[in-house]
Amino acid sequence: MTYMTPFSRMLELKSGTFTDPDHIQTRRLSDLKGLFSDPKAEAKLLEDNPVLYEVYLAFDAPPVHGHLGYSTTVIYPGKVGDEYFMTKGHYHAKGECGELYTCLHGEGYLLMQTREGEVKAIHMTPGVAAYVPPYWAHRTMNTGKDNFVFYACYPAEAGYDYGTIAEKGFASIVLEKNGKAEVVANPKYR
Ligand code: M6P
Ligand code: ZN
Repeated sequence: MTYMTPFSRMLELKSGTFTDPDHIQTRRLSDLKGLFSDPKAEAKLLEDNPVLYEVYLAFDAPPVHGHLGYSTTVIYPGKVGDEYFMTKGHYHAKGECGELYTCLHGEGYLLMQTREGEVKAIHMTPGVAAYVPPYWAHRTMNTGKDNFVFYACYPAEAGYDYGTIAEKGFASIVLEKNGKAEVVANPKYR
């Protein structure tokens, strides 16, 4: 038996980011084209194409049974029209894999849904440790004025199904209404 050598990474607790990640994934608005509910606001903001969020992948885990992936995600503050900056959102390709999300900084929402359209929203503030059960899609949005940062841990074999969300959208969206975040039904959900 050949053992893998244990290791650690450094998490900068103030910002929530890893100082020495294996990988940083940068997502701009163009990477989420068509996912926001207001196409006019999206087209306008695409001229600047801002960075919406970055994923600091602590470890490039082999995508096989037994290994764990871990990362922090930093979603920057901002909106496309009235809709807050958010992640693409995904089901796991291996639907039976769950995930843990712990908020480190700022505030936002963790939206989850089943393929039948049941939705659950969890308000994330520092210390909230949320459980994403198997088979629930998950997407996060920054509803605050500062960066929203959370730590995630998931089976490395989970994989990503982005296609279903790109095609059908999420059943709920989070909009700013009268200066407050509101979780509302998505009129474009199919
Ligand atoms: C978390 C984890 C990652 C995911 C990232 C961004 O860090 O769930 O696996 O990649 O959030 O979410 P998405 O892939 O949906 O853009
Ligand atoms: Zn996931």
